[in-house]
Amino acid sequence: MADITPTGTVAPARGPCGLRAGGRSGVPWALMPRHRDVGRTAWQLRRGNRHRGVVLINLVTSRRTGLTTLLERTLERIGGRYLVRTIANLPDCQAVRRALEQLDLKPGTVVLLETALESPEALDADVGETLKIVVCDAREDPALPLRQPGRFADAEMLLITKADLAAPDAIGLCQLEENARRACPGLTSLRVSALTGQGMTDWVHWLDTARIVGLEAADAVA
Ligand SMILES: Nc1nc2c(ncn2[C@@H]2O[C@H](COP(=O)(O)OP(=O)(O)O)[C@@H](O)[C@H]2O)c(=O)[nH]1
Ligand SMILES: [Mg+2]
Repeated sequence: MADITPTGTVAPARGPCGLRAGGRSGVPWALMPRHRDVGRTAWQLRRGNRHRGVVLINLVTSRRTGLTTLLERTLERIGGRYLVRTIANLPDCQAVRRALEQLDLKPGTVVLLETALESPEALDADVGETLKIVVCDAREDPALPLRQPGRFADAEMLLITKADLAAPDAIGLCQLEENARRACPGLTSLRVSALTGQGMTDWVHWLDTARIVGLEAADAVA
């Protein structure tokens, strides 16, 4: 996983299943300081969740990307193998912390936070998540990452929903992915359709692995 440099800092490295080093992951290599990880509260929340063995995933989404449907299909596929809780639209770390306190969070729980707020600032905010996923649907303007790079910065994944609606040549999707990687080099992307099931196995596998990596990080800091 991470490499310890001669200066003792943890160097970025590519993690399992494409988890990008230097994102907000609760993994050892994420202990390195990051340019946007300046908020003490965000850092404390991330560290607290890591100690408790809770993996908080922020799904930053535009409106009507089909996220509710996708999460329903996702939970069916996880099928009770581990606990998943969902929360939505919490603008800052304090609100997220309060929401987490209301939940019965056992070690190993994944909390999916849906962030579909209107303002670009809210979509850019570091809310103390373990990792961030940007959700766009297949008809999204490919220039979105150029207009709003902050939304993509520090993300682990670009999740493209409604892939069944993409044009057969999928040029728009390729442009979206390329532009997203300009905003966030090394970003993983997945194309899924809750309707047809396309990409769902890969998506759930990625989620399973991200959870395990997050929990291993919890062991590492325990
Ligand atoms: N073509 C297509 N439509 C979908 C898919 N998933 C959801 N939808 C449709 O998108 C609309 C919004 O779905 P919903 O899950 O409520 O989206 P949300 O508002 O982002 O939570 C509904 O009409 C769904 O039937 C998909 O994979 N493909
Ligand atoms: Mg919804």
